[in-house]
Amino acid sequence: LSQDELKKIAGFKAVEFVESGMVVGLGTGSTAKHAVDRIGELLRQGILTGIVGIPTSKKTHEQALSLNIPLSDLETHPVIDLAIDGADEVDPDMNLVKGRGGSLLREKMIECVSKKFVVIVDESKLVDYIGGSGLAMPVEIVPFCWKFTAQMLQSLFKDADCVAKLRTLPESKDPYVTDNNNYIIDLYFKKSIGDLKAAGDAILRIPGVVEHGMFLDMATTLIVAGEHGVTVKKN
Ligand code: DER
Repeated sequence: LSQDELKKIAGFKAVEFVESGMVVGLGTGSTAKHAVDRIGELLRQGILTGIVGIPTSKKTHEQALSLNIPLSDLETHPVIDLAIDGADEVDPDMNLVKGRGGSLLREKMIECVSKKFVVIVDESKLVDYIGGSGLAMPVEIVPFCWKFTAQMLQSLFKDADCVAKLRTLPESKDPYVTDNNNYIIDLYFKKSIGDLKAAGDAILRIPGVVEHGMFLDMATTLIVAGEHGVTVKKN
């Protein structure tokens, strides 16, 4: 099975948790895309009714519109029944890294107020510890004096041999700009950053930081699709 086929299996499995009448947080990324497609299809078939979607990015908003999924926002629905979203890393305690798709702020705002947060991944996302993939742990920051903020972040994690890089667009090398008109600093760790909660709180105390991509103690259900089938784990 290809990675995208595994993502589709995980995405479709998560939609089994969606009941008619629910307010559903719609995630962002290539795995969540399958879940949103599935919700649209079940609404079209009349199997699901009365769903209100809360999109976690402009990209998901566009996808949901194209599927005629009724949409609303956090101000109208400050409590969400169920959110479905992907992740970049999942550790054994269901702590997540998210944001490599650039949507971490809106995702965290929505997934924080969701009664259930179903995370959907293919098995390649499983890590022994956060940062263990050697890939980015994103931090959304304000553009003002971004180099200063990047330097503050890098020195915060010097013991983990951290490197902080501004996320840029592939062609132009201009800074990547989020849906919220902010920048993203990608943090790369060579070692574990230890106490994740303390690390997350320290990141948030840096004034130029808006939010970080560690989603700690938030996931209620983890769906993993792998070569040997799909597993569902409750937190
Ligand atoms: O940017 C994000 O937070 C996405 O949800 C990301 O974490 C997962 O994206 P993928 O499903 O395309 O791997």
